Amino acid sequence: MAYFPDTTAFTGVLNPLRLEVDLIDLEVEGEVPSHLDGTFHRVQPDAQFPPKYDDDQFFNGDGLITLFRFKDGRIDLKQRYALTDKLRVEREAGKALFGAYRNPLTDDESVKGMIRSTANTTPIVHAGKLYALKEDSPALVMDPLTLETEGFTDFNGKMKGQTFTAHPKIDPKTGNMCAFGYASKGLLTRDCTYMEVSPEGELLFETFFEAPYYCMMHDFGVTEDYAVFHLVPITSNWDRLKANKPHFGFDISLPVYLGVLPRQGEAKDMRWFKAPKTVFASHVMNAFNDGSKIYFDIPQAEGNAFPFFPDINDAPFDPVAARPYLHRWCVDMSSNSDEFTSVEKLTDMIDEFPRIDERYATQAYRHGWMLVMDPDMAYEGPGARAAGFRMNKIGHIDMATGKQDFWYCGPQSMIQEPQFIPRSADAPEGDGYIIAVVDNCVTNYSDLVILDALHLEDGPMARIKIPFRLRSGLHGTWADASKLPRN
Ligand code: V55
Ligand code: FE
Repeated sequence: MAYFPDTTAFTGVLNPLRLEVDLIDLEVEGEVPSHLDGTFHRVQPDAQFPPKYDDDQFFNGDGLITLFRFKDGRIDLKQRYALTDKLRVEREAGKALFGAYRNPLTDDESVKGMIRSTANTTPIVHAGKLYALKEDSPALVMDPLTLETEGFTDFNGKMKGQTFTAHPKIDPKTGNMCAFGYASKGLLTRDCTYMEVSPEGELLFETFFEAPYYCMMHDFGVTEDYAVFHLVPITSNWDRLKANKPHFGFDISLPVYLGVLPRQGEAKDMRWFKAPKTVFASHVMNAFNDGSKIYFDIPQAEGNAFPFFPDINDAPFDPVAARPYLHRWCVDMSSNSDEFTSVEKLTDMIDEFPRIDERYATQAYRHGWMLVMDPDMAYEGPGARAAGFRMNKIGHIDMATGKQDFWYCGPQSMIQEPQFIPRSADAPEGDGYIIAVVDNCVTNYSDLVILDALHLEDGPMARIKIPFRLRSGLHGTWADASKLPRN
Protein backbone atom coordinates (compact mmCIF):
# COMPACT_ATOMS: atom_id res chain seq x y z
CA MET A 1 0.00 0.00 0.00
CA ALA A 2 1.45 3.31 -1.00
CA TYR A 3 0.69 6.01 1.48
CA PHE A 4 1.18 9.43 0.04
CA PRO A 5 0.72 12.37 2.40
CA ASP A 6 -2.79 13.68 2.88
CA THR A 7 -1.76 17.18 1.77
CA THR A 8 -2.71 19.46 -1.12
CA ALA A 9 0.57 18.50 -2.84
CA PHE A 10 -0.62 14.85 -3.16
CA THR A 11 -4.42 14.85 -3.17
CA GLY A 12 -7.28 16.17 -5.30
CA VAL A 13 -6.04 17.40 -8.66
CA LEU A 14 -2.49 16.58 -7.56
CA ASN A 15 -3.16 12.88 -6.93
CA PRO A 16 -0.02 10.92 -7.92
CA LEU A 17 -0.34 9.23 -11.35
CA ARG A 18 2.96 7.25 -11.69
CA LEU A 19 1.85 5.61 -14.92
CA GLU A 20 4.29 4.31 -17.54
CA VAL A 21 2.28 3.46 -20.63
CA ASP A 22 2.24 3.02 -24.41
CA LEU A 23 -0.91 3.96 -26.29
CA ILE A 24 -1.07 3.55 -30.03
CA ASP A 25 -3.40 5.73 -32.11
CA LEU A 26 -5.21 7.91 -29.58
CA GLU A 27 -8.86 8.68 -30.17
CA VAL A 28 -9.46 12.09 -31.68
CA GLU A 29 -12.50 14.36 -31.75
CA GLY A 30 -12.16 16.59 -34.80
CA GLU A 31 -9.27 16.54 -37.23
CA VAL A 32 -5.51 16.56 -36.55
CA PRO A 33 -3.67 18.39 -39.36
CA SER A 34 -2.15 15.44 -41.19
CA HIS A 35 1.03 17.32 -42.21
CA LEU A 36 2.16 17.66 -38.57
CA ASP A 37 5.14 15.33 -38.22
CA GLY A 38 7.07 15.57 -34.98
CA THR A 39 7.04 15.15 -31.23
CA PHE A 40 5.58 16.97 -28.26
CA HIS A 41 7.37 16.11 -25.02
CA ARG A 42 6.06 17.41 -21.69
CA VAL A 43 6.82 16.48 -18.08
CA GLN A 44 5.02 16.30 -14.74
CA PRO A 45 6.63 15.95 -11.31
CA ASP A 46 5.23 12.67 -9.99
CA ALA A 47 6.97 11.03 -7.00
CA GLN A 48 7.55 7.31 -7.64
CA PHE A 49 7.61 6.61 -3.90
CA PRO A 50 5.95 8.38 -0.98
CA PRO A 51 8.31 11.20 0.04
CA LYS A 52 10.57 11.03 3.09
CA TYR A 53 8.86 14.11 4.50
CA ASP A 54 5.08 14.63 4.58
CA ASP A 55 5.45 18.34 3.78
CA ASP A 56 7.14 17.48 0.46
CA GLN A 57 6.25 19.90 -2.31
CA PHE A 58 5.32 19.79 -5.98
CA PHE A 59 8.74 20.73 -7.42
CA ASN A 60 10.38 17.70 -5.76
CA GLY A 61 8.58 14.94 -7.70
CA ASP A 62 10.32 12.55 -10.11
CA GLY A 63 10.04 13.61 -13.75
CA LEU A 64 7.40 11.57 -15.61
CA ILE A 65 7.69 12.41 -19.30
CA THR A 66 4.84 12.18 -21.82
CA LEU A 67 5.67 11.90 -25.51
CA PHE A 68 2.99 12.64 -28.13
CA ARG A 69 4.26 11.42 -31.50
CA PHE A 70 2.38 13.16 -34.38
CA LYS A 71 2.49 11.53 -37.82
CA ASP A 72 -0.02 11.22 -40.69
CA GLY A 73 -2.84 12.69 -38.60
CA ARG A 74 -2.36 9.99 -35.96
CA ILE A 75 -0.96 10.38 -32.48
CA ASP A 76 0.78 7.79 -30.29
CA LEU A 77 1.48 8.40 -26.61
CA LYS A 78 4.40 7.06 -24.60
CA GLN A 79 4.95 7.87 -20.95
CA ARG A 80 8.12 7.00 -19.01
CA TYR A 81 9.96 8.19 -15.96
CA ALA A 82 13.27 9.90 -16.57
CA LEU A 83 15.56 7.25 -15.11
CA THR A 84 17.67 9.56 -12.96
CA ASP A 85 20.36 8.21 -10.64
CA LYS A 86 17.94 9.10 -7.82
CA LEU A 87 15.09 7.03 -9.24
CA ARG A 88 17.42 4.10 -10.04
CA VAL A 89 18.70 3.74 -6.47
CA GLU A 90 15.28 4.41 -4.96
CA ARG A 91 13.74 1.66 -7.11
CA GLU A 92 16.45 -0.72 -5.88
CA ALA A 93 15.66 0.25 -2.29
CA GLY A 94 11.90 0.28 -2.87
CA LYS A 95 11.54 3.62 -1.09
CA ALA A 96 12.57 7.28 -1.09
CA LEU A 97 16.22 7.85 -0.13
CA PHE A 98 16.47 11.49 -1.14
CA GLY A 99 14.82 13.99 1.18
CA ALA A 100 13.56 17.54 0.88
CA TYR A 101 13.62 19.74 -2.23
CA ARG A 102 17.16 21.05 -2.84
CA ASN A 103 18.38 19.92 0.58
CA PRO A 104 20.99 17.13 0.50
CA LEU A 105 21.32 17.39 4.31
CA THR A 106 18.00 15.49 4.46
CA ASP A 107 19.16 12.56 2.27
CA ASP A 108 20.05 9.03 3.39
CA GLU A 109 23.77 8.50 4.06
CA SER A 110 23.82 5.92 1.26
CA VAL A 111 23.14 8.53 -1.45
CA LYS A 112 25.45 11.33 -0.24
CA GLY A 113 27.24 12.99 -3.16
CA MET A 114 24.95 11.58 -5.85
CA ILE A 115 23.35 13.82 -8.47
CA ARG A 116 19.97 14.83 -6.99
CA SER A 117 18.18 15.68 -10.28
CA THR A 118 14.54 14.65 -10.65
CA ALA A 119 14.63 15.76 -14.34
CA ASN A 120 11.14 17.14 -13.78
CA THR A 121 11.10 20.59 -15.40
CA THR A 122 11.68 20.57 -19.18
CA PRO A 123 12.32 17.88 -21.81
CA ILE A 124 13.81 19.38 -25.00
CA VAL A 125 15.20 17.83 -28.19
CA HIS A 126 18.63 19.05 -29.36
CA ALA A 127 21.30 17.34 -31.46
CA GLY A 128 19.08 14.27 -31.81
CA LYS A 129 18.84 13.73 -28.05
CA LEU A 130 16.19 14.50 -25.47
CA TYR A 131 17.62 16.59 -22.62
CA ALA A 132 15.54 16.09 -19.45
CA LEU A 133 16.32 19.08 -17.30
CA LYS A 134 16.35 20.15 -13.67
CA GLU A 135 18.16 23.33 -12.77
CA ASP A 136 20.02 21.88 -9.74
CA SER A 137 21.95 19.31 -11.81
CA PRO A 138 23.55 18.48 -15.17
CA ALA A 139 21.28 17.57 -18.09
CA LEU A 140 19.97 13.99 -18.28
CA VAL A 141 20.21 12.61 -21.82
CA MET A 142 17.41 10.38 -23.15
CA ASP A 143 16.29 8.97 -26.49
CA PRO A 144 13.57 11.29 -27.86
CA LEU A 145 11.47 8.42 -29.31
CA THR A 146 12.01 5.43 -27.00
CA LEU A 147 12.39 7.60 -23.86
CA GLU A 148 15.23 5.33 -22.76
CA THR A 149 17.66 7.11 -20.43
CA GLU A 150 21.36 7.29 -21.35
CA GLY A 151 22.56 9.27 -18.33
CA PHE A 152 23.84 12.67 -17.24
CA THR A 153 26.17 14.58 -19.53
CA ASP A 154 29.08 16.94 -18.85
CA PHE A 155 29.59 17.26 -22.64
CA ASN A 156 32.65 15.00 -22.76
CA GLY A 157 34.20 16.65 -19.73
CA LYS A 158 33.91 20.16 -21.18
CA MET A 159 31.23 21.43 -18.80
CA LYS A 160 32.92 22.44 -15.54
CA GLY A 161 29.85 23.96 -13.85
CA GLN A 162 27.69 21.57 -11.85
CA THR A 163 24.29 22.67 -13.19
CA PHE A 164 22.38 23.18 -16.45
CA THR A 165 19.23 25.32 -16.61
CA ALA A 166 15.78 23.87 -17.34
CA HIS A 167 15.14 26.85 -19.67
CA PRO A 168 17.66 26.74 -22.52
CA LYS A 169 16.87 28.66 -25.74
CA ILE A 170 17.58 27.47 -29.27
CA ASP A 171 18.99 30.37 -31.29
CA PRO A 172 17.18 30.06 -34.65
CA LYS A 173 20.07 31.74 -36.53
CA THR A 174 22.96 29.61 -35.25
CA GLY A 175 21.03 26.54 -34.12
CA ASN A 176 22.96 26.67 -30.86
CA MET A 177 21.30 25.69 -27.60
CA CYS A 178 22.00 28.63 -25.27
CA ALA A 179 22.02 27.70 -21.60
CA PHE A 180 23.27 28.73 -18.19
CA GLY A 181 23.84 27.29 -14.76
CA TYR A 182 23.65 28.69 -11.25
CA ALA A 183 25.07 27.35 -8.00
CA SER A 184 27.68 26.24 -10.52
CA LYS A 185 30.46 25.62 -8.00
CA GLY A 186 28.22 23.93 -5.45
CA LEU A 187 25.00 24.32 -3.53
CA LEU A 188 24.17 27.95 -2.60
CA THR A 189 27.22 29.41 -4.39
CA ARG A 190 26.84 32.67 -6.33
CA ASP A 191 28.78 31.19 -9.26
CA CYS A 192 27.00 30.98 -12.60
CA THR A 193 27.86 29.92 -16.14
CA TYR A 194 26.72 30.84 -19.64
CA MET A 195 27.11 28.13 -22.30
CA GLU A 196 26.29 27.42 -25.92
CA VAL A 197 25.90 23.91 -27.33
CA SER A 198 26.27 23.48 -31.11
CA PRO A 199 23.60 21.79 -33.26
CA GLU A 200 25.85 18.70 -33.15
CA GLY A 201 25.75 18.66 -29.35
CA GLU A 202 29.26 20.01 -28.69
CA LEU A 203 29.77 22.45 -25.81
CA LEU A 204 31.31 25.45 -27.62
CA PHE A 205 32.18 27.54 -24.56
CA GLU A 206 31.35 28.05 -20.91
CA THR A 207 31.74 31.49 -19.31
CA PHE A 208 31.77 31.77 -15.51
CA PHE A 209 30.37 34.84 -13.72
CA GLU A 210 29.12 35.73 -10.24
CA ALA A 211 25.60 36.86 -9.33
CA PRO A 212 25.17 39.67 -6.75
CA TYR A 213 23.34 37.23 -4.47
CA TYR A 214 22.28 33.55 -4.54
CA CYS A 215 18.69 33.01 -5.68
CA MET A 216 16.52 30.77 -7.83
CA MET A 217 17.59 31.66 -11.37
CA HIS A 218 14.83 29.70 -13.03
CA ASP A 219 14.86 31.19 -16.53
CA PHE A 220 16.77 33.79 -18.56
CA GLY A 221 16.68 35.63 -21.87
CA VAL A 222 18.90 35.43 -24.94
CA THR A 223 19.09 38.13 -27.61
CA GLU A 224 21.16 38.18 -30.78
CA ASP A 225 24.06 39.76 -28.85
CA TYR A 226 23.43 39.23 -25.14
CA ALA A 227 22.55 36.68 -22.48
CA VAL A 228 20.24 38.33 -19.95
CA PHE A 229 19.66 37.16 -16.36
CA HIS A 230 16.88 38.35 -14.06
CA LEU A 231 17.61 38.06 -10.35
CA VAL A 232 14.51 37.86 -8.16
CA PRO A 233 15.04 37.41 -4.39
CA ILE A 234 13.85 33.83 -3.97
CA THR A 235 16.91 33.19 -1.82
CA SER A 236 18.44 30.63 0.51
CA ASN A 237 21.36 29.98 2.87
CA TRP A 238 22.90 27.13 4.89
CA ASP A 239 20.93 28.05 8.04
CA ARG A 240 17.67 27.35 6.21
CA LEU A 241 18.94 23.97 5.02
CA LYS A 242 20.30 22.99 8.45
CA ALA A 243 16.91 23.82 9.98
CA ASN A 244 15.13 21.85 7.20
CA LYS A 245 13.10 24.90 6.20
CA PRO A 246 11.95 25.08 2.56
CA HIS A 247 15.10 25.64 0.45
CA PHE A 248 13.88 28.98 -0.88
CA GLY A 249 12.31 31.96 0.86
CA PHE A 250 11.17 35.26 -0.63
CA ASP A 251 13.18 38.29 0.60
CA ILE A 252 11.46 41.50 -0.51
CA SER A 253 14.32 43.58 0.97
CA LEU A 254 16.73 42.59 -1.81
CA PRO A 255 16.77 44.37 -5.19
CA VAL A 256 15.78 42.83 -8.50
CA TYR A 257 18.59 42.97 -11.04
CA LEU A 258 18.91 42.32 -14.74
CA GLY A 259 22.40 41.08 -15.59
CA VAL A 260 23.60 41.47 -19.18
CA LEU A 261 26.48 39.44 -20.56
CA PRO A 262 27.67 39.83 -24.17
CA ARG A 263 27.22 36.32 -25.61
CA GLN A 264 30.84 36.16 -26.73
CA GLY A 265 32.07 38.15 -23.72
CA GLU A 266 33.57 37.47 -20.30
CA ALA A 267 32.45 38.20 -16.75
CA LYS A 268 34.30 41.55 -16.78
CA ASP A 269 32.06 42.70 -19.65
CA MET A 270 28.92 42.05 -17.66
CA ARG A 271 26.61 44.74 -16.24
CA TRP A 272 23.92 44.48 -13.57
CA PHE A 273 20.99 46.88 -13.86
CA LYS A 274 18.76 47.56 -10.85
CA ALA A 275 14.96 47.46 -11.15
CA PRO A 276 12.85 50.38 -9.86
CA LYS A 277 11.31 48.09 -7.21
CA THR A 278 11.37 44.50 -6.03
CA VAL A 279 8.86 42.26 -7.80
CA PHE A 280 8.37 38.56 -8.50
CA ALA A 281 9.07 37.27 -12.02
CA SER A 282 9.81 33.79 -13.29
CA HIS A 283 9.35 32.75 -16.95
CA VAL A 284 10.62 34.85 -19.85
CA MET A 285 8.47 35.24 -22.97
CA ASN A 286 11.30 36.50 -25.18
CA ALA A 287 14.16 38.97 -25.24
CA PHE A 288 15.78 40.93 -28.05
CA ASN A 289 18.13 43.85 -28.54
CA ASP A 290 18.07 46.86 -30.82
CA GLY A 291 21.70 47.95 -30.74
CA SER A 292 22.58 48.58 -27.10
CA LYS A 293 18.93 48.59 -25.97
CA ILE A 294 17.71 45.30 -24.51
CA TYR A 295 14.03 44.37 -24.26
CA PHE A 296 13.02 41.62 -21.85
CA ASP A 297 9.38 40.45 -21.74
CA ILE A 298 8.25 38.70 -18.57
CA PRO A 299 5.14 38.19 -16.43
CA GLN A 300 5.71 40.26 -13.27
CA ALA A 301 3.83 40.12 -9.95
CA GLU A 302 3.89 42.58 -7.04
CA GLY A 303 4.61 39.79 -4.55
CA ASN A 304 5.78 36.20 -4.16
CA ALA A 305 3.90 33.71 -6.36
CA PHE A 306 5.21 30.54 -4.66
CA PRO A 307 3.35 29.81 -1.38
CA PHE A 308 5.67 26.84 -0.75
CA PHE A 309 8.67 29.23 -0.71
CA PRO A 310 7.39 31.48 2.10
CA ASP A 311 8.38 35.03 2.92
CA ILE A 312 11.61 35.00 4.97
CA ASN A 313 9.99 37.38 7.49
CA ASP A 314 6.84 35.22 7.64
CA ALA A 315 4.65 37.77 5.85
CA PRO A 316 1.45 35.91 4.93
CA PHE A 317 1.06 34.73 1.32
CA ASP A 318 -0.99 37.25 -0.67
CA PRO A 319 -2.76 35.52 -3.61
CA VAL A 320 -3.71 38.83 -5.26
CA ALA A 321 -0.15 40.23 -5.11
CA ALA A 322 0.96 36.87 -6.56
CA ARG A 323 -0.89 37.52 -9.85
CA PRO A 324 1.57 38.10 -12.70
CA TYR A 325 0.99 40.36 -15.72
CA LEU A 326 3.23 40.46 -18.79
CA HIS A 327 5.65 43.41 -18.63
CA ARG A 328 8.44 44.68 -20.88
CA TRP A 329 11.69 45.62 -19.14
CA CYS A 330 14.25 47.74 -20.98
CA VAL A 331 17.90 48.39 -20.13
CA ASP A 332 20.57 50.13 -22.21
CA MET A 333 24.17 48.90 -22.37
CA SER A 334 25.30 52.33 -23.63
CA SER A 335 23.77 54.13 -20.63
CA ASN A 336 25.97 55.38 -17.78
CA SER A 337 23.18 54.57 -15.35
CA ASP A 338 22.88 51.20 -13.65
CA GLU A 339 19.10 51.53 -13.43
CA PHE A 340 16.42 50.15 -15.76
CA THR A 341 15.50 52.43 -18.67
CA SER A 342 11.78 51.54 -18.44
CA VAL A 343 9.19 49.01 -17.26
CA GLU A 344 5.94 48.80 -19.21
CA LYS A 345 2.84 46.73 -18.43
CA LEU A 346 1.64 45.00 -21.61
CA THR A 347 -1.64 43.39 -20.54
CA ASP A 348 -4.37 43.19 -17.89
CA MET A 349 -4.63 39.42 -18.33
CA ILE A 350 -3.30 37.47 -15.31
CA ASP A 351 -0.78 35.34 -17.13
CA GLU A 352 2.19 32.98 -16.80
CA PHE A 353 3.83 30.25 -18.91
CA PRO A 354 4.49 32.64 -21.80
CA ARG A 355 5.38 31.14 -25.21
CA ILE A 356 6.34 32.42 -28.65
CA ASP A 357 6.86 31.26 -32.21
CA GLU A 358 10.34 30.00 -31.41
CA ARG A 359 11.62 30.81 -34.90
CA TYR A 360 11.67 34.37 -33.46
CA ALA A 361 13.53 33.54 -30.24
CA THR A 362 16.28 36.14 -29.59
CA GLN A 363 14.66 38.49 -32.17
CA ALA A 364 12.09 41.30 -32.27
CA TYR A 365 8.77 39.47 -32.47
CA ARG A 366 5.06 40.06 -32.81
CA HIS A 367 3.08 37.21 -31.25
CA GLY A 368 2.99 35.83 -27.73
CA TRP A 369 0.75 33.23 -26.06
CA MET A 370 0.32 32.41 -22.40
CA LEU A 371 -1.80 30.67 -19.83
CA VAL A 372 -4.32 33.05 -18.35
CA MET A 373 -6.26 32.91 -15.10
CA ASP A 374 -9.62 34.62 -15.27
CA PRO A 375 -10.85 34.58 -11.66
CA ASP A 376 -14.36 35.62 -12.80
CA MET A 377 -15.03 32.37 -14.66
CA ALA A 378 -16.83 29.57 -12.81
CA TYR A 379 -15.03 26.40 -11.72
CA GLU A 380 -16.79 23.14 -10.81
CA GLY A 381 -13.85 20.89 -10.01
CA PRO A 382 -12.04 20.06 -6.76
CA GLY A 383 -9.03 21.78 -5.20
CA ALA A 384 -6.49 24.12 -6.68
CA ARG A 385 -3.19 23.31 -8.37
CA ALA A 386 0.45 23.66 -7.32
CA ALA A 387 0.66 27.41 -6.66
CA GLY A 388 -3.07 27.95 -6.16
CA PHE A 389 -3.52 29.21 -9.71
CA ARG A 390 -6.26 27.81 -11.92
CA MET A 391 -5.34 28.63 -15.48
CA ASN A 392 -8.56 28.59 -17.49
CA LYS A 393 -7.73 30.47 -20.69
CA ILE A 394 -5.05 30.51 -23.34
CA GLY A 395 -4.32 34.13 -24.18
CA HIS A 396 -2.70 35.66 -27.26
CA ILE A 397 -1.15 39.11 -27.53
CA ASP A 398 -0.29 40.81 -30.81
CA MET A 399 2.55 43.20 -29.95
CA ALA A 400 2.12 45.08 -33.23
CA THR A 401 -1.57 45.98 -32.81
CA GLY A 402 -2.03 45.48 -29.07
CA LYS A 403 -4.93 43.14 -29.87
CA GLN A 404 -5.54 40.42 -27.30
CA ASP A 405 -7.77 37.38 -27.56
CA PHE A 406 -8.23 34.07 -25.81
CA TRP A 407 -9.90 30.67 -25.58
CA TYR A 408 -11.70 29.65 -22.36
CA CYS A 409 -11.58 25.94 -21.45
CA GLY A 410 -14.91 25.73 -19.59
CA PRO A 411 -15.80 25.35 -15.91
CA GLN A 412 -14.56 21.77 -15.38
CA SER A 413 -11.02 22.14 -16.63
CA MET A 414 -7.56 23.65 -16.17
CA ILE A 415 -4.99 24.18 -18.89
CA GLN A 416 -1.30 23.28 -18.94
CA GLU A 417 1.47 25.20 -20.72
CA PRO A 418 0.73 25.84 -24.41
CA GLN A 419 3.15 25.18 -27.29
CA PHE A 420 3.25 26.89 -30.69
CA ILE A 421 3.84 24.80 -33.83
CA PRO A 422 4.42 26.65 -37.14
CA ARG A 423 2.15 25.60 -40.01
CA SER A 424 5.28 25.03 -42.10
CA ALA A 425 8.97 25.89 -41.85
CA ASP A 426 8.51 29.10 -43.86
CA ALA A 427 5.04 30.15 -42.65
CA PRO A 428 4.77 33.77 -41.44
CA GLU A 429 5.29 34.43 -37.72
CA GLY A 430 2.33 33.13 -35.69
CA ASP A 431 0.79 31.17 -38.57
CA GLY A 432 0.28 27.73 -37.10
CA TYR A 433 -1.14 25.88 -34.14
CA ILE A 434 -1.29 26.08 -30.39
CA ILE A 435 -1.40 22.75 -28.58
CA ALA A 436 -2.01 22.32 -24.85
CA VAL A 437 -2.98 19.63 -22.37
CA VAL A 438 -6.37 20.38 -20.82
CA ASP A 439 -7.26 18.52 -17.63
CA ASN A 440 -10.92 17.92 -16.89
CA CYS A 441 -10.95 17.71 -13.10
CA VAL A 442 -14.58 16.54 -12.95
CA THR A 443 -14.47 13.63 -15.41
CA ASN A 444 -10.75 12.99 -14.67
CA TYR A 445 -9.62 12.77 -18.28
CA SER A 446 -7.15 14.99 -20.12
CA ASP A 447 -7.24 16.09 -23.75
CA LEU A 448 -4.46 17.46 -25.89
CA VAL A 449 -6.21 20.29 -27.76
CA ILE A 450 -5.14 21.84 -31.07
CA LEU A 451 -6.12 25.43 -31.84
CA ASP A 452 -5.42 27.83 -34.68
CA ALA A 453 -2.78 30.05 -33.05
CA LEU A 454 -4.15 33.28 -34.53
CA HIS A 455 -7.84 32.34 -34.05
CA LEU A 456 -7.97 31.01 -30.51
CA GLU A 457 -11.60 32.11 -30.11
CA ASP A 458 -12.63 29.46 -32.70
CA GLY A 459 -11.84 26.80 -30.06
CA PRO A 460 -10.13 23.44 -30.62
CA MET A 461 -10.08 21.96 -34.14
CA ALA A 462 -9.12 18.67 -32.48
CA ARG A 463 -9.21 17.11 -29.04
CA ILE A 464 -6.85 14.17 -28.67
CA LYS A 465 -8.39 11.98 -25.98
CA ILE A 466 -6.18 10.63 -23.19
CA PRO A 467 -7.91 7.81 -21.27
CA PHE A 468 -6.76 9.16 -17.87
CA ARG A 469 -6.06 12.57 -16.36
CA LEU A 470 -2.50 13.79 -16.50
CA ARG A 471 -1.11 15.43 -13.39
CA SER A 472 -0.27 19.15 -13.45
CA GLY A 473 2.99 19.49 -15.28
CA LEU A 474 5.67 22.03 -16.04
CA HIS A 475 7.06 22.52 -19.51
CA GLY A 476 6.77 20.98 -22.97
CA THR A 477 8.52 21.37 -26.30
CA TRP A 478 7.76 20.53 -29.93
CA ALA A 479 10.39 18.99 -32.21
CA ASP A 480 9.83 18.77 -35.95
CA ALA A 481 10.56 15.30 -37.43
CA SER A 482 13.71 16.69 -39.08
CA LYS A 483 15.18 17.12 -35.56
CA LEU A 484 14.53 13.50 -34.52
CA PRO A 485 17.20 10.79 -34.71
CA ARG A 486 15.23 8.48 -37.05
CA ASN A 487 11.71 8.15 -38.35
C1 V55 B 1 10.39 25.79 -11.01
C2 V55 B 1 10.18 24.44 -11.11
C3 V55 B 1 11.08 23.57 -10.52
C4 V55 B 1 12.17 24.04 -9.83
C5 V55 B 1 12.39 25.39 -9.73
O1 V55 B 1 9.28 27.82 -11.49
C6 V55 B 1 11.49 26.27 -10.32
C7 V55 B 1 9.39 26.63 -11.64
C8 V55 B 1 9.85 21.68 -11.26
O2 V55 B 1 10.93 22.21 -10.56
O3 V55 B 1 13.01 23.15 -9.25
FE1 FE C 1 9.90 26.87 -15.68
